[in-house]
Amino acid sequence: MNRQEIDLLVKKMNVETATGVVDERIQQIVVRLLGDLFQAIEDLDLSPSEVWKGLEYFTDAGQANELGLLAAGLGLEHFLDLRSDEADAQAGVLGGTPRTIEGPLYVSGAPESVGFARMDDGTESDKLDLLFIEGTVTDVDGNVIEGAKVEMWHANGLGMYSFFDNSQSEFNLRRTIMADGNGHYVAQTTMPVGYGCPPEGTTQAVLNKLGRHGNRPSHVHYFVSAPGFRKLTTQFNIEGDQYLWDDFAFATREGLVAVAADVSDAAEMARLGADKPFK
Ligand code: MBD
Ligand code: FE
Repeated sequence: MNRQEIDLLVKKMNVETATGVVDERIQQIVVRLLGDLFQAIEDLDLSPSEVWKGLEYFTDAGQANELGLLAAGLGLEHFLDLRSDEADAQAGVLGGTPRTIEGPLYVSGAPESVGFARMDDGTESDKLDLLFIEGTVTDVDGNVIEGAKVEMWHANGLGMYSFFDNSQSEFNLRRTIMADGNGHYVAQTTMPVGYGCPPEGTTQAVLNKLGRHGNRPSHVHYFVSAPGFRKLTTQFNIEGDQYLWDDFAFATREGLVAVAADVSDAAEMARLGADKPFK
């Protein structure tokens, strides 16, 4: 069938059959995606068993709760970021910290504090470097944003995230810090280790077929928000990780690479808030 015949067939089956209320946008999307799928089946001469295998794959990926991971790994989520960048450029919205993907591992409801938080529960303190994360939230002109909400989340020493890894305590390595009167925030935590896709999972299975790895560099995720401002979704990725520029999810970007500096000075440690009690 040629494309014209395909489009006629799709309409005959899924548009002309409508007897109830139509959601025009959903109809438009379904018709387009079906036409593209049928066309791909033609072009690639897919066998019926290949088509059924594809459906089975999506069933398995959904049951494994890996569709978000798949979207990251195949670059769909990064593509959406590039589109948002283009839209911003066209609208003249420029500057500030670059956005990058959220990924599939955010959980809402993390403990909140003002100015400072300790993110780790102490269980890996003897194995991992202590990490201080310090920042100031400003607008694109450099004016501080008092009380901005900084949500952060990252992996443990095994590259695993609390909630999804039920061996960790609730909200381990997840915190919400309200920037202080100077827009400043500090987090004390443990150095994250890069995430790797579950080796036996559905995402890694397709990456294997593509000859790709499923690893991310060490990184920390952010949502930054404040009344009257658009929410920023971003991360920093840590210099020195072998996957820094070889991220399976394509999240590393210029401007989002952080260099961890050694701190040994006691006064600097105290300024950062080392040894404050758990919160
Ligand atoms: C992650 O930690 C992550 O950030 C992404 C994008 C995908 C999988 C795991
Ligand atoms: Fe992550």
